[in-house]
Amino acid sequence: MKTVLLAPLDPVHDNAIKLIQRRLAEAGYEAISMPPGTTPEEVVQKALVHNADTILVSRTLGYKVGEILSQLVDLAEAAGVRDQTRLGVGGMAITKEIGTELGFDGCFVGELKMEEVIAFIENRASISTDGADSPNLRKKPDITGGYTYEFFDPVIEKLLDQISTQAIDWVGTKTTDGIERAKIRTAMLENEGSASEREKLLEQYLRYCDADIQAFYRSRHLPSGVRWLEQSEIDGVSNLFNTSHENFGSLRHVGSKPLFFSQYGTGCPVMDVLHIKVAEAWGIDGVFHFDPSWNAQREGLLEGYLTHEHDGTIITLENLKFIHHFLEPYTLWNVRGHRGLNTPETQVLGHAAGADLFKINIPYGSTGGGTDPARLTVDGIYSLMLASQYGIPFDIPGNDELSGVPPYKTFAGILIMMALGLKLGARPIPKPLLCYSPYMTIYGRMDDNMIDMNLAKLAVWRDIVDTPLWPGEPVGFMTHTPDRVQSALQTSLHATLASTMGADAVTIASSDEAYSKGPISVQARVDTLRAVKDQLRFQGSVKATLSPEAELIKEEIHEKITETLQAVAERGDFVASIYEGLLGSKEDGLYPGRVGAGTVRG
Ligand code: B12
Repeated sequence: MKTVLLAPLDPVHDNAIKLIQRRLAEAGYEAISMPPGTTPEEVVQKALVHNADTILVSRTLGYKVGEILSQLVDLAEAAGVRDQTRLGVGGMAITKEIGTELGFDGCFVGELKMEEVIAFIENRASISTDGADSPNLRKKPDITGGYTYEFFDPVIEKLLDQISTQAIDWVGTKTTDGIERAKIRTAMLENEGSASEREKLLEQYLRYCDADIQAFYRSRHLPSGVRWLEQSEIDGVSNLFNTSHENFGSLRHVGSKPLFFSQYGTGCPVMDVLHIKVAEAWGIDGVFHFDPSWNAQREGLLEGYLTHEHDGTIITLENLKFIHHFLEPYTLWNVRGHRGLNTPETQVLGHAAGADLFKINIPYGSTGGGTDPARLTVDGIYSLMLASQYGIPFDIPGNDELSGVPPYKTFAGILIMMALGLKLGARPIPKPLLCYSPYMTIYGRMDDNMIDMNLAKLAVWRDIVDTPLWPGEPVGFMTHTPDRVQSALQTSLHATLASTMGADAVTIASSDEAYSKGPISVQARVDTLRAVKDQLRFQGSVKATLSPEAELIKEEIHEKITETLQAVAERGDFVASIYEGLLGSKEDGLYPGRVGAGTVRG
C-alpha cells in the first residue's frame, strides 16, 4: 500500500486536504494528513518518518506562495527525500507556471480530478475513470432508444391514424421540383466518380432550379453576400485542430440525460467549427446546422466551400462534410432543412455528410413565413420516407407557438407529424417548446410563474404516448433579454426544469439569443453552458412534481389537443386544415406560408 502525506501549507485553509485524504483512503491508500499551519520543515520530517511515497501540499492564500513552496522543494532535496518521494502541489493559489518553475513533479490546478491525483501517485499517465459519461468512452447516444411509441390515449391514437392516412393518400404520387432534385442529387452522389454522368445529371438538376442557382452552376455567379472560402482558411482551421486535446466533460452532474444541444450557423463553416469545438469543450452533446433563410426560399442548392456574410451557413455537401469532420465522435449532428423548398434534398445531403438527426415539421414549416402547406406536405412526407430509409430519427419543433398559437394546437400538429413518421417507418422526437409565448403573455397564462405551464406542457405527453421528449428550440424563448447574465439564467432555469421532468434532450440558446446587433459571440455560448452545468449541479436528481394548478393545465391541454385533432379529422383534409387555420389560425397569429405555392404536380 502506498503512503501519501498530505499537508496544507496554509495557516488555515485545509478543506481540500481533508477531502483528498478521504478520497485517497477510500481508494485504499495510507493517507496521512497534517494540520493547517504546518511548516515545510515539519512536512519533510514527517515524510522521512513515514517513508512517504508521495507528498501532496495545498496552498490557498495568495501571499508568499513562491517562498513557502520553494522552501519545501529545497528542504526535500537537502534531506534526500526526493529520491523516493514524488512532490505534488495544488490549491487556489497555484498555477501551472509556479508549480513547474519551483520543480514540483506534479501540479494540480482548478477543480480536483481524483483520477489525475491517483495517476500521479502511481506514476502513470492519467486515465479518466468517469464511467459511462467519460468523454473518451462516450458513445453516440440514441435519443429514441427504449421508447415504444405506444399510445396511452386511444381516442387520440384513432384520430391520428385517420388524419395521417388521409395525408399520405392525398400525397399519393404527387411530386415537386424539390423531390425531383433530391432524386437527381442521390444519383449524383452514387455516380460521384464519373464526370460525364455528373454533367448529364447536373443538366437535369438545373431544370428544376431557380435562375440564380442555374447562374451559379453555369457561370459561377455567386448570390449576394456569398464568397468562396480560401484554401488558407480551410487549412487554417484544420491546423488548429490537428493535435489531440483533453477529453471534454459533459454538463450533467448525475445520470446520462438530458442531452444538451445548441445551434450553429454563423454563415461561415470555419467559424462554425470554432463555435462547435468551444461548445463541445464546455460540454455540449449535439449541434444543429442552421441555414440562411434565403436558402429555404429558392429552388436548388449550391455546391462547394461557401461562406456567407449573414446568419445561417449555406447547405452544400462540401460545407457539411467539412463541419462534420471536426465533430467529436459522440456529438450528435442535426442537419435541419424543414421549412423550405429544399427540404428533401437537405435530407439527402445531410445523410451523405453523416447527419444523425433530421428536423421535419410540416404544420410549423408551412406557416409563419414558411413554405406553402401543399408543397411542404408533399416534400415533408417524402422527407419522412428518406428519414425512414436512412434510419435517421427526426425531431419536430413546436416553434409555431412563437407566432401566438396555443400549445394544444402546436402539440396536435406535432402529434400528426409523429403519426405520419411512424406510419412511414421513421422515429419521431416531439419537441414541445418551453417558452413565454405571445399566447401566454396576451392571455396572462404565466402571470404568476413560469413553472406550472411548462411542467404541464411536458407532463401531458407522458399521458398520451411513450415517446422521447426534447424541449426546444431553444428553451426559454421570449424570456431572454440582451442582458447576458439574465439570458443565461433563464436558459438554465428552463433547461433544468426540463431535466427534472426526465427530458431526453434540451436545446439551449446562447446568452446572445435576444441580442440582434451583431453575430452571436462564442463567449455567449459558454455563458449558457456554464449556467446550465451549475444549475444541474444544484438540482442533482431531484424530480419535479406537478402542483394542483399544473395538473389542471395539463388536463386542459390534453382535452384541447383531442378537440383540435377531432376538428382536423372531421375536415378530412390535412392540407386544407393548415390553410384554414385548424392547427393555428390568423387570429392566433399564424398565416399559411406562400413560398412554393402552386408548385405541386400530379
Ligand atoms: C472556507 C474558507 C475559509 C475558512 C477556512 C476553513 C478551513 N478549515 O479550511 C475560514 C473561514 C477559516 C477562512 C479564513 C480566511 N480566509 Co478563507 N476562504 C474560504 C473559502 C470560502 C473556501 C475555501 C475552501 O475551503 N474551499 C473548498 C476546498 C475543497 O476547495 P479549494 O480550496 O478551492 O480546493 C480545490 C482545488 O483547488 C483542489 N485543491 C486544493 N488544494 C489541492 C492540493 C492538491 C495536491 C490537489 C491535487 C488539489 C488541490 O481541490 C479542491 C477541490 O476541487 C474561500 C473562498 C472560496 N469561495 O473559495 C475563502 C478564501 C480562500 N479565503 C480568503 C481569505 C483572505 C481568508 C482570510 C485571510 C480572511 C481574513 N482576512 O481573515 C482568513 C484566513 C485567516 C488566517 N488565519 O490567515 C481568500 C483568499 C484570497 C487570497 N488571494 O489569498 C478567499 C479566496 C476569499 C476571498 N475571495 O477573499 N477561509
